[in-house]
Amino acid sequence: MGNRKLKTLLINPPQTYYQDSTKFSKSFPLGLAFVAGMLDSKGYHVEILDTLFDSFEVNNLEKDIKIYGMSYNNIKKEIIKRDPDIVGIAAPFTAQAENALRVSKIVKEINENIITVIGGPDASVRAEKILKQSKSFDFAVIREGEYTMLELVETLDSNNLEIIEQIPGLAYRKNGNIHFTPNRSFNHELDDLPLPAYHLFDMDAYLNANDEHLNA
Ligand code: B12
Repeated sequence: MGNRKLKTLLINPPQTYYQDSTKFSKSFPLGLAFVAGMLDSKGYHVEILDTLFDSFEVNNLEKDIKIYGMSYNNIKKEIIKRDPDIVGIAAPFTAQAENALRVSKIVKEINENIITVIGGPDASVRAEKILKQSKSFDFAVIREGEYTMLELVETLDSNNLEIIEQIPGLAYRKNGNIHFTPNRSFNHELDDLPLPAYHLFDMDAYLNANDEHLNA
């Protein structure tokens, strides 16, 4: 068991849209909130950077291409300010993989010793490709992330890195190959999960956000 000193920052990356902007909706990053809830409940310091909500901007990349969320410059500043040991990056949609990749590269530019973890549906189905594509990701968490992320953080915290391969639900680089640990079974006792870390979010702001999907 670690001494709970590692600090984790969970990031929801920006999103790119190739057509009409009206499809974008600001929604609550529930997956990150569950992962944060688990780390928080075990005494770990965890922070959230929801780039789709905090200091939200819309930037035109070129005609008909918009990027939604905090600018990459400001994301870099935020990461430096928060000074994390571990950065978890959400990958809910394969179509947004480029943005998750860009965030991971920024993290490694700041300090290559910061551990980067990608999780979410895209990471769950494309872990091997993602880890092969760029060394800016150290770990992929496959499927439900609460216990896998907790066990990874505990293991990194304890510095007992040999036991990483005993954590189910992970993929990582090992001797130049992508190594998968055994699958983690689904959480069947949902009541045992800590609540999402709502206290780390400005919930009033989320609940009052104009959701285009609701207005569609
Ligand atoms: C609600 C929902 C939406 C909502 C809100 C999305 C949002 N902001 O989260 C809306 C309606 C906006 C939406 C839209 C779309 N969606 Co949708 N959506 C879902 C749905 C039904 C639930 C997501 C959710 O909240 N799950 C509950 C949370 C708790 O689970 P989770 O996010 O997966 O997180 C867990 C793990 O993944 C992991 N995890 C997640 N993040 C991280 C981060 C780290 C660091 C770690 C360690 C772990 C981790 O741990 C979490 C806890 O166990 C899923 C299907 C599903 N059943 O999950 C599809 C799903 C995410 N959507 C999908 C798709 C394709 C889309 C659209 C592209 C559809 C379209 N053609 O328009 C759009 C894209 C919108 C966009 N902005 O780009 C796909 C994504 C597949 C993929 N590989 O891309 C999914 C998986 C459905 C499917 N099976 O096809 N969607």
